[in-house]
Amino acid sequence: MKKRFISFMIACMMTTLLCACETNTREESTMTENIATESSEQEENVGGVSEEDKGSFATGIATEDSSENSSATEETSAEEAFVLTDEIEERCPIAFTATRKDVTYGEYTHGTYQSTTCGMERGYCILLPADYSMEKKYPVLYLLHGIFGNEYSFSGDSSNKIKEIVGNMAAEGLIEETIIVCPNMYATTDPKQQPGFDAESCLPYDNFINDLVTDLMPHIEKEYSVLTGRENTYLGGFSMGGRETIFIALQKPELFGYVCAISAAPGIVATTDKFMTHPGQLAEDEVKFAEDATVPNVFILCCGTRDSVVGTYPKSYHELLEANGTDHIWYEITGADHDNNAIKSGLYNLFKQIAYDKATDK
Ligand code: FER
Repeated sequence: MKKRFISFMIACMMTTLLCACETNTREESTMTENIATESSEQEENVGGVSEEDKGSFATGIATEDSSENSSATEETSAEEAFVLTDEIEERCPIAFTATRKDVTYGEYTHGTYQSTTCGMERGYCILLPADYSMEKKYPVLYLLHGIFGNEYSFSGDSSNKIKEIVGNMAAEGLIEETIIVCPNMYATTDPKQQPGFDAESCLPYDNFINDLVTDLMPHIEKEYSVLTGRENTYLGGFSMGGRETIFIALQKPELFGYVCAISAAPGIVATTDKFMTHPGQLAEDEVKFAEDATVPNVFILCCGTRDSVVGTYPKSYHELLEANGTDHIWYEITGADHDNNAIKSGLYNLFKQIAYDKATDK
């Protein structure tokens, strides 16, 4: 165990937290039926995904997770101190997913921008800190949804606890108050085009890199009071959003200081899975940062050990990056499916690494 430097005593708040956190599991159980957890059911859906399933692809299905609650009880004993280290924790501690009475959380609003990449006006949701003020400047996380999703995928699912995790970590002084931008990642030029499990229908996702860099980031930097530069610009995504997160980070490593790809979908390199044949965005030996590139300070890949949608593809990306000599953090979330347990874990660890990196840098 590498316990270093900074330690934060948060014992007092823990008792408050335990009272406020009962919403956690209740909300998590609402979406369990949305997606097949048995692979046989998944296979029946090849080429024909139901409307119901599409919703849960995009957001991360919530699963009951009794282990989280029992371990949280131990973690939140009144005398426990939170020690900021660079260690990965598989589960986001309940202290950070809880709704605290003494913390005011940010709210999502919706905005639009003119996309020159897509030739149309496009939408995004943005989570501004509760006391957002033009007098301050905030770092920004761009957070990318899964397949069949849109800008509402994260804001519409309260069981992902995004507001709570970022709000609680900022309230504890671990991270700066942070803006989270949730784009619509389907960067098509044809308003009639729809996502699907075929190569052509997936191309707009791969085009999002252009929309993000050329149109959305400049819009956000103009319209909101944000800190710019890689140290203050973070990128994360789930599943299809995880795949594009890896792709964008590899193509534009100088733009993002902190990156996390959660349960990344196949297709960065050529492969055939149970849904479709992927032509591949890159050759295997291109899955790396360019030599002498300025690279992210933190590049995390993670996935649940029971992911019924992307299986071991995230691990295969880890293995490719490793074989190609690209530094990153890889970890698995024991027992998590393609779900919000993975999302909460990834986001928590991204912010924890940001906190540690920034605390030890100064
Ligand atoms: C695939 C498997 C999974 C794929 C996409 C996904 C485009 C995405 C899943 C998600 O976003 O939840 O083969 O191909």
